[in-house]
Amino acid sequence: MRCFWDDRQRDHVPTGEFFNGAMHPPAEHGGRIDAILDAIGPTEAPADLGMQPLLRVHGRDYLEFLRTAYGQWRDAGRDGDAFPYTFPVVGRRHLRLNRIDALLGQYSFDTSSPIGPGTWDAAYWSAQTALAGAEAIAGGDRAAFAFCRPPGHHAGADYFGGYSYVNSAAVAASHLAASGRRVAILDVDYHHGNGTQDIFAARRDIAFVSIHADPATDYPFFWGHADESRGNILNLPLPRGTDWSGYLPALVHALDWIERFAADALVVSYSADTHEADPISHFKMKTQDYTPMARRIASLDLPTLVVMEGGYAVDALGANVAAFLEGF
Ligand code: OKP
Ligand code: ZN
Repeated sequence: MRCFWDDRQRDHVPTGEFFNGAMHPPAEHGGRIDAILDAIGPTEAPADLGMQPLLRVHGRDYLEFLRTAYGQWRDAGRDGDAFPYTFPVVGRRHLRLNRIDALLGQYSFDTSSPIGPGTWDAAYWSAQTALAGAEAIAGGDRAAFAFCRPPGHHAGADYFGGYSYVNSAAVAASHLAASGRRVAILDVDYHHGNGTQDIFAARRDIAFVSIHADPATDYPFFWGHADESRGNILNLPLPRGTDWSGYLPALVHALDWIERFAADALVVSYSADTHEADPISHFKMKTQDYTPMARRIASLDLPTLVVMEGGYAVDALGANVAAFLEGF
């Protein structure tokens, strides 16, 4: 299987994240990178398809904000990473403000996602990496792996959050759909892919199904509930403590649903944060479970792009990714 990666994805170096009333070391740190690269073997660098494929899923003003946010932050006299601290609540009137702090809040939904000097480049090349994988399966490959980092599935059309800035899986899916394919996205990250759901909520040719921790107990709380399912959206929340035996029926349900959708291509938002050792999650998957999980997915017999999202148990991360790819 061809694997794609761009070294500029190293340039996002978050210094911390804020939750539970305090700053913590970032779970999404650069140590994840070599853990995965060492386990997957040689990778190819993506071509640069430019901004147009990103503009299919993100607003122009949002991308321009992301590109310039760190510079604005520095111009305001700040050191360290840019963080939001004030947010416009849903239903608040739209205001056109220029102050960097207002913009950070306008374009985000949490305090886990700092913007540093290399964040834009890393997020841009993460999306290009996903596009290179999409091109591989569009060209006839049965499966490809895009090692995207930072993750993307929490980023919406006009917001960042959850370590996500540009939604690489969504960019790849809409790129595949632009040439007439029906595309299903299967999100198996521990956390609901709220950004992807929001981006495609009004689409008929792109379907989104997610298996994740119940948002009644877990981040991102405000999305991912079962009753958001409709038409092209299916949410399958599971309780904390779920292991492979509890996960499999939800996966079978998700795959049946994708078959009924009659997709031409599949994008998998893959994460290893469902693993029992993950420091921020509460499922109980074991390394050896990821191979049968992937085999089930591969049995759909669709051209499949695997996009890397989360996974923070660094010691197990390489083995988990390799076990998953092994199933293809
Ligand atoms: C990103 B992805 C820790 C708070 C964590 C952010 C989680 C982002 C997950 N207790 N907040 O879906 O893996
Ligand atoms: Zn996650």
